[in-house]
Amino acid sequence: MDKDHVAAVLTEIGTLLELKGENPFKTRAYVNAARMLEGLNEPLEKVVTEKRLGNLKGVGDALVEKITTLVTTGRLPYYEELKASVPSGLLEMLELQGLGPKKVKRLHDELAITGVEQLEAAARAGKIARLEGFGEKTQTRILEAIAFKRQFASRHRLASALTAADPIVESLRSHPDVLRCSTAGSLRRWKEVIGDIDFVVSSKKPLAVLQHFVTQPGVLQVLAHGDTKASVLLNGGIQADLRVVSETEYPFALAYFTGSKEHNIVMRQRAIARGLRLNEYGLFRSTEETRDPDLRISCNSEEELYQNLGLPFIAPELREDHGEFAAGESHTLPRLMEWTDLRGSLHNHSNWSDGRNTLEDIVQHTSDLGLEYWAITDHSRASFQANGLDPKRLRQQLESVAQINRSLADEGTAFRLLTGTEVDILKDGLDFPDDLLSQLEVVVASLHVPASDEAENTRRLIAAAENPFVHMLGHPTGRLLLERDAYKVNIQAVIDACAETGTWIELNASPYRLDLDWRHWNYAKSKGARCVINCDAHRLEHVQFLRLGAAIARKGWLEKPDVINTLPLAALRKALGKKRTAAGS
Ligand code: DGT
Ligand code: CA
Ligand code: CA
Ligand code: ZN
Repeated sequence: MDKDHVAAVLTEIGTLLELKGENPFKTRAYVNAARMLEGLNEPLEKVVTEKRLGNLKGVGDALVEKITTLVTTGRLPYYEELKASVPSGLLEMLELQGLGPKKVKRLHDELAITGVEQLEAAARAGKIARLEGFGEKTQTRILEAIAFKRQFASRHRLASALTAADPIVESLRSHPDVLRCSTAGSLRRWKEVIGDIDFVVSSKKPLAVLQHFVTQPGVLQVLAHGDTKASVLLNGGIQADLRVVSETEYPFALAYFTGSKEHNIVMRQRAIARGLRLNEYGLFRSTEETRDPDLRISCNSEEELYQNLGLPFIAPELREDHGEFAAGESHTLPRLMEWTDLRGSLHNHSNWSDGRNTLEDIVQHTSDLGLEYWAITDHSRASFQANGLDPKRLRQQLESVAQINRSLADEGTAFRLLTGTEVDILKDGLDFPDDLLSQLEVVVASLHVPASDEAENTRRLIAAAENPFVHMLGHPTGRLLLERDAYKVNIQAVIDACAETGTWIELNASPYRLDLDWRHWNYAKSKGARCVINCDAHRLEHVQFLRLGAAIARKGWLEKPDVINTLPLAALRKALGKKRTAAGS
């Protein structure tokens, strides 16, 4: 590890200690040592091996030890533990203009704020102005800083990137000079978080297309405008790049700019192994870098490009160098599920807890969309902030659902609401007793208030999976993309327990969650654990999340039979009964 990296870690330790309210001398020692390292004019490694660290100004024994560990092992357990002990949301708050560690610590201590979202809520509720030493002005400045950061954040959730990109693709497609057009980059690969949006277009008139692009209604600012490419900043602060190429180059450019870098590297190696050269302009019969059109092997589509490299077509969402090449070689690439395979969602809320809509409105909306079922799994009583239901209200809700289902049957409608709960996983078990759970058609168990300890969270989740009445674990890691990290958990152990007990694992399709992450599904599948793609809908529009969830499932290599809610209602009911029957309950 080089000195700049070490200096950055020391500075962060200083900040973390300040957030924890450590004594200022200690805090400053780290910051001073970082400064000193930055100014060092010989290699830090040399100083470490020659054991001269202690001679440097302001570096005491404790720092000598820590710096040595960092330089020699590349890690520092002290730092990792310290970092884990401070909510990551506090560090994010520090990125807001005008908020230093002292203020952040007071907001945390006095208002129990642990992240930007809570900070915003507190400011809107006027709570920050009332804190001594803060006042109206600071409160307003905090809100402005949050808005500013949102607008120019450098990473964006998939759903916001899609919202920004969709109208532009439409508009490009309808332009008379555009021949072919696609998104590329991480967006085309359905990554859950996007840096910038990439478009590739083929055209005979690049200038006209680029002009059309930079004058799109969503464009806030033109960052670059050349003959073949342009970059713009879109509303919401997301950047977008467009490259315009010829028809001949299009498949190559599309593949190149779709990436990922890791996938591209293997593609290039495969070309070289065949005596060919692959780049963004083509696949060439050459052993050297070239863009000579006479040497280009013509490919009309990405399919043909893959074929020339001895592979079947690899879907963009699989292009992460996560095994797609080996699977392609052995013709075992998955037949990815489609979002239209989904027939309903098994984790959703209504206005009985923290959802917006009535049961009647939900039925109307979801059945109109052609879905077959929709489970109502409102929160249990421990989630009082979400207006969780106690057993009495839950029983009342069961009656309402039964009544609605009776009238659906009378009308001859096949659609059904399913009864259920999202039961809280508490320290010592579930928030509802088994006899109540046994009366519900769908039981989602979720950990909303995790412990700080990995083993403890893992234990709680496994215990929930072992309950015969629990059908699935909801949002298994609790992450909120770009807002809150996953809680500490041994996710493999949880997956193993789900596989063993026949408990399904949720792929929560909310754009903030997309949890369980796509990277774990191949493992889950190999263990025989099955997936449920749920909207966790709190309002009608959230039905759209099914599409997002299916995209992430595809990225996780899932096929239709891996996903429970592709089953029609009758088969689903059977599947819901399986674990309970097996347990003899
Ligand atoms: P992002 O924007 O950070 O979410 O991720 P990407 O994958 O969209 O990355 P981006 O926009 O920088 O570039 C789009 C694709 O272009 C990327 O996936 C692969 C390709 N690409 C860009 N720069 C390089 C490079 O230096 N080497 C290689 N092999 N490929 C590159
Ligand atoms: Ca990109
Ligand atoms: Ca880009
Ligand atoms: Zn939940």
